[in-house]
Amino acid sequence: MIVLITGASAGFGAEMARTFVSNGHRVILAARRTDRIADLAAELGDAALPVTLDVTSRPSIEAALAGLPADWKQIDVLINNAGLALNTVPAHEVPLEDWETMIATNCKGLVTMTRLVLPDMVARGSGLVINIGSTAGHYPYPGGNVYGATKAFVEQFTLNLRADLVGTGVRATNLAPGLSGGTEFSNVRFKGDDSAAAKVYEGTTPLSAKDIADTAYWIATLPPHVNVNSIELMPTCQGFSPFTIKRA
Ligand code: NDP
Ligand code: 8X3
Repeated sequence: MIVLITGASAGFGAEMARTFVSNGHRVILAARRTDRIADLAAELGDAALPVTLDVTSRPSIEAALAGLPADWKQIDVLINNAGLALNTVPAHEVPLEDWETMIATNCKGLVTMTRLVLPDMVARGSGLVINIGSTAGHYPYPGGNVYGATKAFVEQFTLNLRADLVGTGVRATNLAPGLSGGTEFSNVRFKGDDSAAAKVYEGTTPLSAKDIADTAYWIATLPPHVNVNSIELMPTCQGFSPFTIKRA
């Protein structure tokens, strides 16, 4: 299989690349940080192709796809993993730019990648799109405002993709993890405040990038007649909160 992974320069994406390559597949490593994906490609050898792109820019994606060598053009699996959360402050305080960046990346970037890769899959009658959602798209929490909304979008877009793709042989999955450590997610969210980022995982055994990579690999290697529509994972230490009630 040829697997195109967005956000392959760190976290889940880099680990998914390692997992697919170690199982004999080829990966296209897509991200903005050229040095990072070049280093990972050097680690993975001929089975990896680094491709610099910014998912928020349609011309950047189009140029990257057009520039793929002929023997890398048939993408069997697209993993829309690039994404981010910015900030945990309430809706009435958060910089509007943070919301714009999350929507541009998590929603617009993901649909643009999908729209540009999908026609070839449909023409071939096979393919798989794995979209990385989140528990934040299923359950609200304070400060989750637009991040959670973007991941709810990912869930519904994936289900609507399924509705359109029935009968084409192309599959689509929303993979929604909960608390996951060992990635740059919280460092990005807290804008480089690494001690605030580390506190998120204190005293927990969160999901790891390997847990997510193994799940993506399992989804991608199921028989072609099996479609996982949506799958949610949490670490065992994570649970649910009661409703907040503000009493006078
Ligand atoms: P990381 O911050 O470690 O990785 C995010 C990746 O996204 C990086 O490789 C980054 O690459 C890439 N990226 C960000 N913006 C763009 C862009 N505009 N164009 C291309 N690539 C981009 O985070 P995780 O690995 O933890 O997160 C991966 C996905 O999983 C995200 O969608 C996140 O929302 C989701 N998720 C994470 C959870 C967690 O707790 N960690 C839980 C549930 C879901 P670069 O900067 O080089 O472009
Ligand atoms: C990441 C999980 O709970 O930090 O999507 O939003 S959470």
